[in-house]
Amino acid sequence: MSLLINLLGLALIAGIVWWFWLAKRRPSVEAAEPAALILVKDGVYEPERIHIAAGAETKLHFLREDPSPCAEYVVFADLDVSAQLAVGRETLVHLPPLAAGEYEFTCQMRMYRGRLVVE
Ligand SMILES: [Cu+2]
Repeated sequence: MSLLINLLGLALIAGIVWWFWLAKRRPSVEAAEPAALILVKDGVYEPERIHIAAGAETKLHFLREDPSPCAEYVVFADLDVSAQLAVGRETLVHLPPLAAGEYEFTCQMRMYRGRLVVE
């Protein structure tokens, strides 16, 4: 009987070691979440609506395929953030932590239009 209890105790310890040390080495779900990629072409941002989490810094990847000057800048007017987009390669745009709500982003002429949905 005491042997059985010892074995149960060992199993419990092994379980605790696994749970607190070994299991934590796996990346969390949040870290594995891919960053948004927004295509800029044919007069639209694709996707047009970007969902992001409130209260956390966000990185958006813009890939500008439209070489026309119209698509050169992306402007988040409400956030005082803008970026010049290179043609044919990804441009990273950093956003500060935001309160929940919807924020428009556009090209500098407001012809391209997209919406950031923070929730
Ligand atoms: Cu434009």
